[in-house]
Amino acid sequence: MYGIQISHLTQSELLACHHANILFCVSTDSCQLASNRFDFPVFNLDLPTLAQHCMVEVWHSNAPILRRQWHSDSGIIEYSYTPELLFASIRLPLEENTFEDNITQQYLNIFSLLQQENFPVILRMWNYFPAINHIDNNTERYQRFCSGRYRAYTHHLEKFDHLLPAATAIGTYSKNVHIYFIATKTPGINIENPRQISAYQYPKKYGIHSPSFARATYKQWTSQQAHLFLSGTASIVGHKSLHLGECQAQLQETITNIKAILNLDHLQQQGIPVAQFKEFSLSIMKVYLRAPEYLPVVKKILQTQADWEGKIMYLEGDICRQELIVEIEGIWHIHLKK
Ligand code: 3EB
Repeated sequence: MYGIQISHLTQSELLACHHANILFCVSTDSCQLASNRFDFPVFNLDLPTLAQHCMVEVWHSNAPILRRQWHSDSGIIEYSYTPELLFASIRLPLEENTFEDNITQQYLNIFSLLQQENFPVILRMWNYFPAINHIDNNTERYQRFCSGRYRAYTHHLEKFDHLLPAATAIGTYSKNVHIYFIATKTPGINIENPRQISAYQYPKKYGIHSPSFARATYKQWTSQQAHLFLSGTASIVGHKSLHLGECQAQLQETITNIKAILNLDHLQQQGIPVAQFKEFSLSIMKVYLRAPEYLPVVKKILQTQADWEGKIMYLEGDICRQELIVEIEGIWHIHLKK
């Protein structure tokens, strides 16, 4: 067992570190990290960076890394894998009229690839696509996305609610759909939020097909190392959006939601071995804001969260409900006692 490390580096730190151990990097267009310069995949998110410093999210492993492509009529999946982790990415132009079916097809392609490579568990998934709140034929694009994704899961699995990955779905300003994810050979542990109804059980008024994701997933890699992957989290309590139009109150509610998930008693109830935790620390956090004007107040409040300082990437992106201003996701690193 090798484990993985996920870190938040400046561009010069990235240039100085050992490249053979890098699985992939996540950056943004505004950092202008030329992907052809490196022999590992670099994902530039189609979202403007809001803070001055360009930080890069770097995934490392000491394991041998293999790189491949999976080709089909509906596109190419680029992927890399180690003995325990597969990482893959799809980028293709959004076709407005067939968007829903295209999402189903891409997810089915993903399931086929994972079956072929024998990485049956998707642990964490990121979905970025243009104009997430755009309405065509009376249906918001995010709801069409949820329907397309739901159909693929239904096709693939009979009962999937409890097998869903942690996820993010954010609206961009580009023309492309960009999906990336990590998959593993053995399951992690799924975590829900005691303050929120599970997204897969949301009432139909938010869309005919509910959003298919878990609030968080926990994965132990070695006897001493684990990660907690927190889904995009917003100002939703039960199933309702709270504090409409109030950025500061939405942020506070979001922080309360995050702390409810990370609460050690709650984690223990969800089956996580918290008694073995030696250290629990944030590796990287992404904060999505609907508009740049919200940055100063959000930054000021998040700076008061001591443990989060210096590990936050601020991005301008649209949240999947029109009334939501801020959404936060994160990855926590856990060091376990021997
Ligand atoms: C929410 O709690 C906010 O559809 O994959 C957050 C994370 C949200 C992931 C998804 C949606 C998704 O419902 C929205």
